[in-house]
Amino acid sequence: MTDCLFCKMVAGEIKPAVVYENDHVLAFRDIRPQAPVHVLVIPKRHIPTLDDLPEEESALSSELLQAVRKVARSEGIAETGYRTVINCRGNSGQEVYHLHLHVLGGRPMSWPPG
Ligand code: DGP
Repeated sequence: MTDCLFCKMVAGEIKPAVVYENDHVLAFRDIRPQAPVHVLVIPKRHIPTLDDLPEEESALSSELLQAVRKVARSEGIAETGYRTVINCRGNSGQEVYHLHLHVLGGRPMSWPPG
């Protein structure tokens, strides 16, 4: 996807602050952090939303979740606790249509989210 911001990061055309990477997943710092730690975990493949993740892609789903755990550990928020958010389409406020998991931590959080 040539016009996708996160695909440009995967391609190296835009260079985010990468905190973790493997063959299928990239994790980098959010440009508008909502907590002391705010990292986005994305699949390297272009998948617009969670709803577009094919059911047979259980290996990729698992890799994304394992990457969240690795980031939480490496960022030092695994012990104190953290929140993972996936916004999906309109009402959620999804802004970038390339699947991403927010990893937020480093401060207490309230519920429900706004
Ligand atoms: P969402 O609302 O779930 O689609 O969140 C998109 C996030 O992407 C939002 O928290 C801000 C972040 N973001 C937008 N543009 C950039 C960028 O150019 N670089 C980085 N690192 N993050 C971005």
